[in-house]
Amino acid sequence: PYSPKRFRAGDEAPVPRSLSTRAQLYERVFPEYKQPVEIGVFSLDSERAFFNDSRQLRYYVDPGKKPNFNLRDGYRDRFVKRDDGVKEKLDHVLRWIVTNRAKLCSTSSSSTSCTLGVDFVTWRGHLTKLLVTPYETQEGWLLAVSKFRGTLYMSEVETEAARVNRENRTERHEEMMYWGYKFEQYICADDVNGVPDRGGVVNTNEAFCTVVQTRLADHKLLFSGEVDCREKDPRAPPAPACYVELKTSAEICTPKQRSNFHRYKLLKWWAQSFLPGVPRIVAGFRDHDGVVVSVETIHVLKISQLIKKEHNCWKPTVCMNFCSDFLSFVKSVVKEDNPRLVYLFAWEPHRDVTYTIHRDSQYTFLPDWYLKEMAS
Ligand code: 0WD
Ligand code: CA
Repeated sequence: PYSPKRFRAGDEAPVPRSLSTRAQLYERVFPEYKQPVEIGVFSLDSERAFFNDSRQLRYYVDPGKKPNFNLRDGYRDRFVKRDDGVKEKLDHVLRWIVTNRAKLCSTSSSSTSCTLGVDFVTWRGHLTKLLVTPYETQEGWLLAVSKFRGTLYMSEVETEAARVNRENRTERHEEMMYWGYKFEQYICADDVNGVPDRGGVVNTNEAFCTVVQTRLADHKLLFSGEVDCREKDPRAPPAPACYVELKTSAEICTPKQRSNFHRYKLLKWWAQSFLPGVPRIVAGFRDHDGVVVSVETIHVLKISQLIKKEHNCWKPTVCMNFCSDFLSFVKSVVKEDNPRLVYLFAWEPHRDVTYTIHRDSQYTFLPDWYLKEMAS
């Protein structure tokens, strides 16, 4: 059947309109993924202020296998919650880039302006969403992309459905979101020789983020991700290999629950930690009342072995190939270098990825301070 193709003036390359997310299409050899290298860190304090250092980095303290942590403790009286209605977009990553521009940028002899030498700048969390897309059946996504000085910046836009969910969370759900942060407090110490302060305030404004550089196939990536803690042993390998990701999950009592854990939760956990090269996840399994009944270490590189026993399970190669093809799709679509233009890539489960183009709209996300700093 005849399918019309669009051509741009003076350019014979057809611009694809959509990208399929069907998993089978991406079952081929694992694409090249370079060992991620940490090129910097930053911290966000209890008021969400940016610091170009590791002041919020915490240290892992082994809780033992059966710790009996009560994750509900402090929810009412020792909890400061970040305002998740405030959309920070890429701002903290951009702040890190301008702060470190001298060592990051190549400047041409004719000007002092700055080119980064990477194809994509984004949050790790956005890439995680891309990795799991071929297997996601519940939640779609929107990714805004602008090209500026040869680099593609990619920033998530909250979908209508996600906003409705966020604004209508049940009290039970609100409390359960706290449990993950409380688990972090039981396990992490502020100082290398310290112990966790289980009586302290949980403040979700605080964050320590790593900035890594890597390459997926022919896509050079620079992204940042929040890190929960690091091993305290000074002989531990350098970052990101010394980092530990902390998770909580409902305890597993039946074969059905085990299967669901492998099929859905381990997919997201694997994608999130594999991307920045975090080797170890420490999982707390909790009961219905928020009591941690067991703690287990999961080695990220062993997850693909773990899940192979599961019938019709997800495959890491599908995730990585889809991500690589999506980034190629973005490169073929986003041709105009103009931070006032936003290409909005949209996906809903059981659909293809499509895009729309927006000029000087609500979607514009590269702030003037960033454009100025990088141009001067
Ligand atoms: O603007 C946005 N739409 C987003 C901004 C979406 C996701 C993250 N962020 C920003 C925030 O500034 C945050 O500090 O990203 C930072 C974390 O980035 P990430 O590492 O790329 O995000 P992700 O991998 O999704 O989450 C890592 C951790 C989470 O831990 P668990 O174990 O639950 O995955 O970061 C926290 C959470 O503790 N987190 C967030 N913190 C602030 N804002 C957010 C968020 N929107 N989402 C997750
Ligand atoms: Ca975590």
